[in-house]
Amino acid sequence: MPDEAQKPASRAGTAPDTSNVASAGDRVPAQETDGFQLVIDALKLNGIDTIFGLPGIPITDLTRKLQAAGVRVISFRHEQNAGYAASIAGFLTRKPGICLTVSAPGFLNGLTALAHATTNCFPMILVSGSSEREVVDLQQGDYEEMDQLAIARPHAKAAFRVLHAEDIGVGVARAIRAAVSGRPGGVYLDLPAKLFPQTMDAEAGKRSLIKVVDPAPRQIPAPDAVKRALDLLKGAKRPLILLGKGAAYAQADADLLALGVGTGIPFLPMSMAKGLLPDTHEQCASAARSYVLPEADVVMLVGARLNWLLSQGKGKTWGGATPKAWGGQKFVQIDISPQEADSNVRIDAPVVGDIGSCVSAMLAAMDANWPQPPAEWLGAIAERKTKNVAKMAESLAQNPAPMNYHSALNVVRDIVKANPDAMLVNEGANALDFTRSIVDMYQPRRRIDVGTWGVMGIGMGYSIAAAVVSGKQVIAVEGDSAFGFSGMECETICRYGLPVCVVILNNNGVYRGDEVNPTGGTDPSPLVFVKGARYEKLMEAFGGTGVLATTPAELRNAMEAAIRSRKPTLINAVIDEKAGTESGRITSLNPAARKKATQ
Ligand code: ADP
Ligand code: TZD
Repeated sequence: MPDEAQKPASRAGTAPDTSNVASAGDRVPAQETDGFQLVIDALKLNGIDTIFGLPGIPITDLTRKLQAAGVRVISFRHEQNAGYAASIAGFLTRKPGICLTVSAPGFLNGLTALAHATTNCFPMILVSGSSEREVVDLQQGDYEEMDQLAIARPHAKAAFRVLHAEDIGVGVARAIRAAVSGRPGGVYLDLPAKLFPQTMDAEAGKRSLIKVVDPAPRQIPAPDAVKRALDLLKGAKRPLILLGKGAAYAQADADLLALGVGTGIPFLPMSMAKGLLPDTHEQCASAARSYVLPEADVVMLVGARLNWLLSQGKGKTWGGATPKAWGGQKFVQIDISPQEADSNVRIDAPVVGDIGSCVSAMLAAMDANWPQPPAEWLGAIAERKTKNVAKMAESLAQNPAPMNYHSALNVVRDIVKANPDAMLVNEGANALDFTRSIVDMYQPRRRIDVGTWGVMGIGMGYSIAAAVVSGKQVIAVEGDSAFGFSGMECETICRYGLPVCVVILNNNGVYRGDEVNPTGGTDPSPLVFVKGARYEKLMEAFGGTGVLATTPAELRNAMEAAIRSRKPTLINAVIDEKAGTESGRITSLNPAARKKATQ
């Protein structure tokens, strides 16, 4: 790659007006400021203290200058991982997570994460350097030429480009507001190479910056909407509260707990809402999920969409007679997006507002003698839970050789119980589904995973961001396929000395590791990897700790040592290659598997 110093000759020739442009290496006179400095000042003014990115033309100097200015710059090996890190940093902090990339390929590498942030309602800003507008628009073949703004737009909640130094303040302010206000999402901010060395009077530059006032204003629900929801809940015979990751994002933990406990209504957390109320809470209905969804008569969704993860609110899961048929339940939906209600089935009582404001309005409107749900409903749920918990305990108690998902995850379950403050990152198919159901969570926003798309590749980016923004121990439970998408970031984990303990549930392949090539040829099946792969050596290669664990005792010792030392650790937990099912629990979405199942 050429570096900036080698480039400007060709650039300068295409620039229409270079009178106020200093080359990147020039010193800016004291009374002047430049685009680099204004971008840094605008971010810092708005409380941005960490950037996730990957340097190169035209943002190399920006990464250096950000670091020199006291912003923490976490430099990755691939932009997609930096992007996922930014997206989850946004979820965890409610400030937009910033991902900084170079133009065209770097931008595209970051774009998947931007789309992921938008899909998952995480506030994130992808900031990419871009090439000369004049050359790009005439398609004259610039270095890394691409119309990035147009490409980003459909994947982002908003997309902006800044052409002039004096507009940097407005551009950054608009990006921040768009990312965090209302339903949060991904925002693209395009910064052309020519912007950075533009100079202007320092005082005027300072005046052009905006400290965003109240970037995510509270949205107070209408009192009649609150009353309608409470009336519906009050009259329910079999009420249920369904918590989604919007409820986790809202950070209204105390009020949510008060609402849950105050109403006595059983609750069911979606995967990233686990721990908002502890999974071990007596009202938690997770262990009776397949009973409560079709049986409930009123369901209150709190920051959860009725998308594929909830079977679109219809079909067998909800007691519908056919896959498209609605069940009999009525729905309350608390959501910040006024367009969310009725996406899939009728929402009888939409409550539009931010979850903090909605929940506190509900608490204020509830009278002291709120009726507890009928004992019959609570008893029926408790009965199912007891039965399912006993069944699970039996599976967890087995100790097969080689290990299976249950025996390995039984260890993780104990370790998380002993370290409830640790962050749990989770991806894979079976590795995801089993971890979600086996490992209890005790505190809000401790579990972060593949989210709305079920995307593989979030693992190391999420781990790095979680460690960086929270300072907490991170435990990443990874399928061996899932890990492969971001494995090289082990170097990043070691470089920054982060307390990340990666546990690979290694069954030699995608889903399972026992498939063979049906032709008898020498190529392996598309679903399998090198047998007996020594993933732990990857962490060792960069100075971290690597452990091969073939028994629960070895896994336990290694996890305990990792947490004691807070050293980067990768544990290659070898499990039976025949363990697991194709696609984990979403076999029904897989045409081939469904065909197989019905044959
Ligand atoms: P899950 O996958 O956990 O079911 P989803 O991502 O489908 O969760 O849904 C999250 C919902 O939460 C989105 O509809 C989003 O608009 C909503 N949401 C996000 N933040 C807030 C907030 N602060 N207040 C209210 N709703 C929110
Ligand atoms: N690519 C991307 C970006 N996301 C995806 N979800 C997939 C591919 C398809 N896919 C899944 O949905 S799960 C999975 C893939 C490739 C990997 C499953 O294997 P694993 O986990 O080793 O990670 P288990 O425990 O063996 O099932």
